[in-house]
Amino acid sequence: MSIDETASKIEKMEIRGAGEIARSSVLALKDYALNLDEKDPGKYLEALREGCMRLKNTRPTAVSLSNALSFLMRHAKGDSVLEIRNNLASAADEFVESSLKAIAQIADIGSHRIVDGDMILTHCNSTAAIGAIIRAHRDDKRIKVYATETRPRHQGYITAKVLAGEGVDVTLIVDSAVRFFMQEVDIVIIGADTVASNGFVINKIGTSQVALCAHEARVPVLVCAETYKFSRETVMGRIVEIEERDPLEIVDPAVFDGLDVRVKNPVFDATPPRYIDSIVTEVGVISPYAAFEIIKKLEED
Ligand code: RUB
Repeated sequence: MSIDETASKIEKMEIRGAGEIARSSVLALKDYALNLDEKDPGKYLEALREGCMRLKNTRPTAVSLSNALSFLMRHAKGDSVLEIRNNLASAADEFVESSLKAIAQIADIGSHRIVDGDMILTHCNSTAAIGAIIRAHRDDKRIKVYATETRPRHQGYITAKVLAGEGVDVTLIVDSAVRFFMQEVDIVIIGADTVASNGFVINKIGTSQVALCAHEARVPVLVCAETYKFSRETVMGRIVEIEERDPLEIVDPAVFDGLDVRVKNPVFDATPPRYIDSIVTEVGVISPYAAFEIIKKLEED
């Protein structure tokens, strides 16, 4: 797929989820690099940077996207176009491979936190979080899952379909029923778009309400997140931008019949570390307060 095709699918959320947008962007940039007809290494690199910008600007909240593209550009080195192209292509393959491996490792580690008989609640649709749930199910743990609908885009339908397809006992609930059901829940398992250096987890809108309800009911909240979702920028004091999407995703203005009603559609929110029990990464389970250490370690590698 071309950069423009991929970018437009990400904008329209035909490609979605922090991990998937990172992997598909990396593959789109690789494809572009392989087919770009340019002999001058400087101009070639400039064109790659422009391609990166087009992809990065699609969705501002998930740091996985910019971390993945920065990884590629750090490897796009060489004296000739051929050398730069080959280095970028192998970095792209390395990123995709290690990202899929990370999801499998998180599934493995995260499943150890799920015990036989657990009632799990999950919000939105996270490949990393669902991976841990499926692994526990495949390990013959008798689990049940509440999947939130996730207004306005209903990513909970995907979660419910995937889990039911695996034979997991899953019940779809509306987002506003989370507190009603929380008393039955043993563990909340969710994903992340970005983990900030102060341990805040940025994920689908409503996550912080889910975590607050869990905190009130003394239910642990487990976040499943690959380390490329940890944000270096936040160490430098940058605030994670929360994407606002078209209000039309929520309601048709005709409903208000010409009346002046504003509609807001922020699609992510930030959950404070005090409401999070642990973050499961491919390098192990950490406290959200250890996010800075993970980012520092990534800098050294
Ligand atoms: C998806 C979402 C997911 C994270 C993690 O939001 O909030 O929980 O991206 O997903 P959207 P994953 O549907 O708006 O992209 O674990 O698959 O990376």
